[in-house]
Amino acid sequence: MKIHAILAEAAFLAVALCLSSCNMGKEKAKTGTKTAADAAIIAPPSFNADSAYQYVKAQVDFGPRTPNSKAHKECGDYLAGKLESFGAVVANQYADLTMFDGTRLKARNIIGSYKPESKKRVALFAHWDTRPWADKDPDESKRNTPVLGANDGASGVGVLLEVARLMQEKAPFIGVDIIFFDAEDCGAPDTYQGRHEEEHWCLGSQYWSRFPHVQGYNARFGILLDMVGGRNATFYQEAYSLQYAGSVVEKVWAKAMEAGYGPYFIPERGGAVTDDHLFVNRIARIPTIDIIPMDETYGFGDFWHTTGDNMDVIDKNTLKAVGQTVIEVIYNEK
Ligand code: AHN
Ligand code: ZN
Repeated sequence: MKIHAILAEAAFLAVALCLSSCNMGKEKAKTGTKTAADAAIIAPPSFNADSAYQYVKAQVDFGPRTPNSKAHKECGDYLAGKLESFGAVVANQYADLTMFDGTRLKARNIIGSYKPESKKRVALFAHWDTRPWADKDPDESKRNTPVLGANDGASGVGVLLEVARLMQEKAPFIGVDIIFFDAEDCGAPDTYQGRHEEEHWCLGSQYWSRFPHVQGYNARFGILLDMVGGRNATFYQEAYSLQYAGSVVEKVWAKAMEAGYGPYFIPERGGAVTDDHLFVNRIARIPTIDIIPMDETYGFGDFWHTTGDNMDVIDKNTLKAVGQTVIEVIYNEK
């Protein structure tokens, strides 16, 4: 009898204590800087730029990844293998796509999915092919030479491979799809006499946007990385990104600022770029932004679409700024 009473009292006290402390927690949550919701997110891991750099170099070491070439096939296998080794569910999307001049391209979009069962998803994009001609090379005799694409191609993919490696170590709350588009950079060269059309570019992303790897695929938003490894690169808010996904631009630039990458992510409107995100926005209707350098003076970098787009132009600090920002964004989604 006595023991029962004590036990009952203890139980009452425990419940009362729990209630009061839980309430206190809620009160603190409202007034403190860290809310209970913030505490529930998974701490963003540290993006390793040395690791990302190695993934950029590994791609460049295959040589130019021009569609229909041996290096393209080998690099595609390398990328799918890497995603698989990092625990992603990998899908290869093969397609015969037609270039501006009628050439058939054996294209391959490569998709690595994390938590594929989750309805809460974010998509991360980069193109993995490289331009078949260095049509902007200052040396006229080199304008038919394929570009190595250390920055234009390999940088975005290298950053996303590092994101994949980190997600295997500790998964973010949401599901993530890493999507490597093919045949982005096969748009007509400057010398082409016919009509220049934006649909000549981004063939892989146009295909995926019409025929996603999963029927009815959707994501909260998408982030495209293009040329994200250049020395002295800065990232203005690209105009199509603002038009189609303004709130995503705000979110990403705010996270970059918070993480200390304000000098890279300039919160001002930039130009409009015909890039993979345009077709993802228009066709797949997933609000998607493009992180791409296009300063008035920098342009896409003076090595863009030249034979000079090699490992010498890659700066680990730029890879870190972009990679860490992407990490902060995806680990803060609930
Ligand atoms: C155009 O030059 C039309 N678009 C730039 C997209 C691009 C090319 N990204 C990498 N290479
Ligand atoms: Zn290009």
